[in-house]
Amino acid sequence: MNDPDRGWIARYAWSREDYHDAVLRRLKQVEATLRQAVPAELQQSLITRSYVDTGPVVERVYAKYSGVGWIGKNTCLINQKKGSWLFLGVILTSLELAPDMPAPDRCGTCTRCIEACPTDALLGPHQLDSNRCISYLTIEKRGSIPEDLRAGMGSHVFGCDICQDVCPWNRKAPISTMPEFEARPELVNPALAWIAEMSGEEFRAIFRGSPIRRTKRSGLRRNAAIAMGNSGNRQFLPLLDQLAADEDESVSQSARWAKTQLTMATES
Ligand code: B12
Ligand code: SF4
Ligand code: SF4
Repeated sequence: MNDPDRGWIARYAWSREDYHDAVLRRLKQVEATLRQAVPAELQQSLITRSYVDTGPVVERVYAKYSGVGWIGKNTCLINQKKGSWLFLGVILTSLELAPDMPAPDRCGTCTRCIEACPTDALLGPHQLDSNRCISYLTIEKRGSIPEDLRAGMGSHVFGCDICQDVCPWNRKAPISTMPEFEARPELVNPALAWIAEMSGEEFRAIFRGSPIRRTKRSGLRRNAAIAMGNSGNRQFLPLLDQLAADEDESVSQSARWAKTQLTMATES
């Protein structure tokens, strides 16, 4: 993680398959099982709708009230046994089901996530300013990233795990053994130069089916340029010279900023 040549991709994006597809496939299996379980005369009228980030529902709220866990101060859903490294999916159904009891809040007096957030995106317990969150900035934000937030991004090139990494409830969290979530070694601490020099064709081939497509090649290279600026590694200067002349404005502007950062770092 501290290698100045390398960046950080959030864990959820290390796999080959996008979690939206993998989780939705499983929800469809549960839907089918539900249908088989209801009496034949009810099957016609049974309504089910599955969502993985695709419907107008805040999934962690429904997870909380259905007993899966509590919403931590970092705004993630935490299960007492599995921690927060989990994906959520929702099935809305017309079937009357007995709910589980909501899980009690077990954050207690802990505030580690709030203190650890490098861009102060967690304004207070359960209060996230998305505009400051590295996950939003590196994945969803198009164009240039506000200058005052770039230093806080550190080596992140896609997503952020910090407020979950520091959470004590993740200390014993199990590691998934499902083949669709198996980590691709090249995406764990990827070389920044590899990302910055990636052609459009390479980007499409490497990230086919991956959640990383969402930030597009432009966003990923922009993020890599910013991470180089935060690396303290002057060996990136020749590559940043090239990127500063890139036809993509957000890449060239980020590269010019990164060059200034590296130059200032060695002067002081
Ligand atoms: C938009 C979004 C983001 C945004 C905003 C995050 C946020 N915390 O809201 C950004 C891009 C920043 C983001 C980042 C991340 N995300 Co995200 N994100 C979503 C998404 C698609 C929608 C959430 C949303 O609409 N938030 C905006 C508003 C509505 O949130 P809010 O104001 O806090 O809402 C409150 C009130 O409106 C009220 N409320 C709303 N509806 C209802 C209904 C009822 C009945 C009641 C009583 C109250 C109520 O309670 C809400 C919660 O306090 C969900 C999937 C989904 N559909 O739920 C995934 C989701 C929350 N993200 C997820 C993940 C994994 C992440 C990241 C870890 C990814 C990464 N590694 O980079 C980070 C974590 C950042 C963080 N600390 O939260 C997972 C979380 C899993 C978990 N264990 O909780 C989800 C559930 C996706 C999934 N399907 O698994 N994400
Ligand atoms: S994901 Fe990163 S930037 Fe966003 S709130 Fe958590 S620690 Fe802060
Ligand atoms: S780090 Fe502490 S305060 Fe934050 S979610 Fe985890 S237990 Fe709750």
